[in-house]
Amino acid sequence: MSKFLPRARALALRGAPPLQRRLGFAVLVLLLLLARVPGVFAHEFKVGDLEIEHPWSRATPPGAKVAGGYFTVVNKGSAPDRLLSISSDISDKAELHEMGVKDGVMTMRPVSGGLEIPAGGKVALKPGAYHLMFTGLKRQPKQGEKFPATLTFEKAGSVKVEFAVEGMGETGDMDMDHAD
Ligand SMILES: [Cu+2]
Repeated sequence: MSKFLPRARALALRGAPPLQRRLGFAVLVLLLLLARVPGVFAHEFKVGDLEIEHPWSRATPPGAKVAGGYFTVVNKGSAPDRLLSISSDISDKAELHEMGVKDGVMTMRPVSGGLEIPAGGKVALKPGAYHLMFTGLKRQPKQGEKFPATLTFEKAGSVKVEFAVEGMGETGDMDMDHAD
């Protein structure tokens, strides 16, 4: 069924009146232009062979001590790299965590030795999987703001990124006990 969809769409386009088609083209050009302006559309950062896509965090309730950090790293190079450390003014520390199930209970623990980004591959940090944890928050991240952080990779080096803060309920927050 999905096979027929692109065809149906192509037919619909071909049948569109010229003005509408021209408008469609203008919108496309505008979108492409916007995509080139950092922070407007494409929220991504580059360092060496790596692309860091859409770093985001979540607003936290008053008094919260930790906040998550998520993004996808794409490695366009032919050698693996490794995410070694993260720092930000928003918290005392930032750790790389992984999730696991221990005795039937979801737990998270710090990743030691960094996180490998395979050559030509990508790694997604997301809720319920690998993620960053900003620990010892100095203030609460607020929905709609962006806060800067620095990611350091073994080969590509350091890159400054901005975490876009999304709503508190964003994608399956799990109440997790942090040992620290
Ligand atoms: Cu964590």
